Amino acid sequence: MTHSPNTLLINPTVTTRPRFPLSLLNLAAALDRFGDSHIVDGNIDRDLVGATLAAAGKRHYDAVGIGIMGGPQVAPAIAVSKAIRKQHPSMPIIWGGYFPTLYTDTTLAAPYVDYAIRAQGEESLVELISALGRGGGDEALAGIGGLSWRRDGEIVHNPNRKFHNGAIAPMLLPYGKLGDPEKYLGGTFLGRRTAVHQASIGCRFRCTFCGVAAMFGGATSLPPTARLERELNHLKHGLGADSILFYDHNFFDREQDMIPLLEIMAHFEMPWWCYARADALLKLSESTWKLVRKSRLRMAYIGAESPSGAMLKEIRKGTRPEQTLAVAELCARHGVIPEFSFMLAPPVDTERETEQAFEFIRELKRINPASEIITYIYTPLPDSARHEKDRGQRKSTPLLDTHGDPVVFPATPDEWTERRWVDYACHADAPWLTDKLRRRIYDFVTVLRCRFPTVQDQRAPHWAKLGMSAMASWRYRRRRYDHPWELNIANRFVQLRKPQITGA
Ligand code: B12
Repeated sequence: MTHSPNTLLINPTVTTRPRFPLSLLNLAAALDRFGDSHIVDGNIDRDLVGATLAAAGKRHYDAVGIGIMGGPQVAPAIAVSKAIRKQHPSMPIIWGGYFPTLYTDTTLAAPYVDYAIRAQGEESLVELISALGRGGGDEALAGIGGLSWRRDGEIVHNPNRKFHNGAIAPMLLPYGKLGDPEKYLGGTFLGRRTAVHQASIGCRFRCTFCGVAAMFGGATSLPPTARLERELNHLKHGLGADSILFYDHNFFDREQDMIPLLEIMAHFEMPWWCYARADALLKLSESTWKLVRKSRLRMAYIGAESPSGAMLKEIRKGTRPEQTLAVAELCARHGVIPEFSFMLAPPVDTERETEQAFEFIRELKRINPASEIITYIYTPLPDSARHEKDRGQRKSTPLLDTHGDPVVFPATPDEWTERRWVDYACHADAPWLTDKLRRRIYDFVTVLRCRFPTVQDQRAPHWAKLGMSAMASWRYRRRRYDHPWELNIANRFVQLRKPQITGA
C-alpha cells in the first residue's frame, strides 16, 4: 500500500431503535489494521446524507463502503450514494451486505455503485481498498475473492471467497468508534440497557427462503470462547449493558460445542434472546437445559414457518411440525418463551395453507400460551439470489401474480424501493396475495395480538393489554376473525406493538 487508506463506512437508516452496527464494527476493525475508517450510522444521524457529506468534507476518504439489507434500507442507501457521487465524483462507492450479495447484478445496474462485495466483507474490503490505492488496475481487481465489478462496462463476478471462521475478528469490537455507547443501549423486555452481540457466524442449514443460506451456503463456525468472554465482560462491566440480543444466525448448534459458551453466559447472567431451531432445542440434555436456565435465556426465536410437513420439506427447513409443537411444551417447562415465526400465504395452495397455519398457531397457544407468534408472508428468494451451490437445482413452480402473470423481480436498486418490493423484502406482502386473503390475514393477526399482547410491548400499560385481551377473547374463541372493527378502534388508542416490524 502506498499510503495509509481511509475509508468511510455507512449504515443507512432503517430503525428508530439503534443497536450496535456489528457489520460495520467488524469491517472497521479489519480496515483499521492497515489504515483508518470512520462510521456514519443513519440510525443515529437521522439526516444520513447531511451527516455523510459533512464527514466526507472534513477529510479525504479513499472510498466509501455502504452496508445494505433488502427492504427499507435500499432507499437511503441510494440517496446517500447519489449524494456522494455528485459531491465527490471520484470517490469509489462500494456496496456490501445482504442486498448486494443476493442481488449483485441488480446492484451493479446502478450507475452510483462501483463495486459490490458479496458475503463476508472483512478480507475483500481490505483487499479492494488496497488495490484501489495502487491504482485499481484490472489485474489487481480480478484477484479479489467475493468482488463483483465492471470491466469495460461488463459486469464481472470474481469467484466466491472461502468462508472465514471469524478468526480475524478482533477480541473486542471497536465500540469507541461509535461515539457515545449510551445511544445503542436501549431498553427492551429483557432489560433497561440491552446490547447486541453475534457469537457464531453462519448457519449449517440451507433453507431455500433464507438470506443467510444465500450468504453462507451452509458454512458455520463458532468463535473462540475467550472472545465471547471478553465481549460480554466489556458489554456488562465496561458499558453497563444488562441484557443481550444474540444475533447469531442460529445460536444452538451442536450441543457439545455450545456448552462452553453457555458456561460463560451462565457466569454473566444477563437475560438474553437468540435465534434457535426446534430440533436443536429438543436434543439438548437436562444438564444443558440447566445451564440454559442459569444463563437466563428469556426468549428463543424459532422458525416454525409452516404447519405442513410437505411444505417444510419443500423449503428444506429440516424440521417437522410435531417438533414445533414439542418445543413449545419443552420451552414452557424450562421457563423460556418461544417466539415462533410463520410464513403465511405461500404461492401454492395459498388459502388452505394459511387457514391451516391459523389452526396450528391456536394449537401452539393451547400448548404454551406464552408462545409469541410472528407472522410473515412467504416471499421466496428469486433463484438468482440463492447461493451458487443452490442455484438452478430445484424445480419450483413459477411465481405468478393474482392475474396469472409471471412475477418479474426488480432489475435495479431503484425498483426495489417501490412499496410493493419493499413489502416483498420485508415478507409483508406478495404479488399472489388477493385482497380478500390479505384482509383475512390482517384480521386474524389483529385478533391474535389483541388476545395475546406480546411481552415485548413495553409501551402499552398493563391494564390496556388486559382490556384488549378481554375484548378480543370471544372472537378468538369462536374464530370470528373477520372485520374486528372494535379492536381496530381500540388499537388506535393503545397501539399494541407488532414484533415483526422492529425485531426483538
Ligand atoms: C440487526 C438486524 C436488523 C436490524 C437493523 C440492522 C442495521 N443495519 O442497523 C433491524 C432489526 C432494524 C432489522 C430489520 C430488518 N431486517 Co434484518 N437483520 C439483522 C440481523 C439480526 C443481524 C445483522 C448483523 O448485524 N449481523 C452481524 C454482522 C457482523 O454481519 P452482517 O451484517 O451480515 O455483515 C457482514 C456481511 O454482510 C458483509 N457486509 C455487511 N455490510 C457491509 C458493507 C460493506 C461495505 C461490505 C464490503 C460488506 C458488508 O460483511 C459483514 C462482515 O462479514 C440479521 C440476521 C443475522 N443474524 O445476520 C437480519 C437480516 C440481515 N435482516 C433481514 C431482513 C430481511 C430484515 C427486514 C428488511 C425484513 C424483516 N422482516 O426482517 C427488516 C426491516 C423491517 C422493517 N419493516 O423495517 C434479513 C436479510 C436477508 C434478505 N433476504 O435480504 C436477515 C439476514 C434476517 C433473515 N434471516 O432473514 N434487521
